[in-house]
Amino acid sequence: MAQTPIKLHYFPLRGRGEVSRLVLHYAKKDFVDDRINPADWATHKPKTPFGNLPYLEIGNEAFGQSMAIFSYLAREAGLYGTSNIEALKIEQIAQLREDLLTEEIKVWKEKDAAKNAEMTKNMNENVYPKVFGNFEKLAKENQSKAGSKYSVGKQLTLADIILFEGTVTASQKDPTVLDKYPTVKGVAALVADVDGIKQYLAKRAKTDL
Ligand SMILES: N[C@@H](CCC(=O)N[C@@H](CS)C(=O)NCC(=O)O)C(=O)O
Repeated sequence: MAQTPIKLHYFPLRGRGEVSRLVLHYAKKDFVDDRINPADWATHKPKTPFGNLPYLEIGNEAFGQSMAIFSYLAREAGLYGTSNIEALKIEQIAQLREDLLTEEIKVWKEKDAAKNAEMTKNMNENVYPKVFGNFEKLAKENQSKAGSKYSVGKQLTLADIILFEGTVTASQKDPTVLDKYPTVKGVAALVADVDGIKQYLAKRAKTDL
């Protein structure tokens, strides 16, 4: 990864910042992990490229949009596969997970207990089975085609890191949630044990999202 100083700005959550953090830790890149206190957000907001988080500073340039940011970092870290088709497969998984995260954020934001319970039920009965079922299908197909233990191609990619991070919120609520998706569970366990990521996870503060 390039030697230019990097600062990643996000809230003290995993949310839309965590995949980038995981990629940076995998790459063992020395970076500023700026976690903006929500109380300071109103003053910080006008400094961001698009009025939201995350954003990434590379030297004296700033860039927004979480998926663009983690894709750039993953390409720099050699985590973007070995062909254009593999890149497409990685992006497919990234987009599936973004759809899931959008739903998880809605539940996390809902403070009305009855509405929250209804939304949580929908997550457990419909959203998670659909998304994790798709992750399972894609990873299983790849493993049998490529003869590998990864979700895209024959080596670790951004897709594996996304599969891992995409299951953390659900697994924290129900540690058995991945039992029905053994391939995804295997990929998640593998990512959690990768050098750089493993050490970061050991000291990471637990957050609901
Ligand atoms: N499409 C954008 C969405 C960014 C976004 O909605 N960020 C939220 C946090 S996850 C935010 O900054 N919310 C505070 C605000 O918009 O004032 C991305 O993926 O980066």
